[in-house]
Amino acid sequence: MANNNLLAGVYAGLTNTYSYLASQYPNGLTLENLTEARTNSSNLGVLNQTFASYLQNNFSAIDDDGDGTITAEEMNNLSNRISTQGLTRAELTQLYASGASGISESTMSKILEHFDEMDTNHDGRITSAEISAYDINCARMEVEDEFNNRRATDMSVFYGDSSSSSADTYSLLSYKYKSNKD
Ligand SMILES: [Ca+2]
Ligand SMILES: [Ca+2]
Repeated sequence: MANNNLLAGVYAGLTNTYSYLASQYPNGLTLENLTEARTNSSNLGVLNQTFASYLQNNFSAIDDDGDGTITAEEMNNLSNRISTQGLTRAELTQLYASGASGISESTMSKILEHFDEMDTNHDGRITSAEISAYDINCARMEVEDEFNNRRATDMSVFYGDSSSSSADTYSLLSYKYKSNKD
């Protein structure tokens, strides 16, 4: 999860879907156009239904000036909003289920599992910045865990039965510790 802009795949998907639709409806993309495009069999396998459905369900929110069409500029505003405000758990789940998120399975399941912990401003939305901050925090805790584990191992050795085979005990513990980590 080194990528600082994990939701980039989402903006790209939405923008590409919009561009595809906009090319079919050069007079401006309306809600009716979206509904029609989603059921048009010629778009089958070409139009990403997840992103199209996102545009459909959030139409009035995306149509900033309320004129009934979504312009390229309004799509750009949407990308900026997603970037600064993030996505809800429901939106992420929907994108993940459709395979349209551009985010790997392991990363997405981690995000969904730790959504509430990652959502540090508790607005019900998660941003790339919140995901990155969580990762940095986890990396720090892993280092602390490792330190504590190592201390525990040292203690076992210290209080272990030194009369028999302290060297064997030590190497066994070290081995165990290593295999647990891997
Ligand atoms: Ca508009
Ligand atoms: Ca948040």
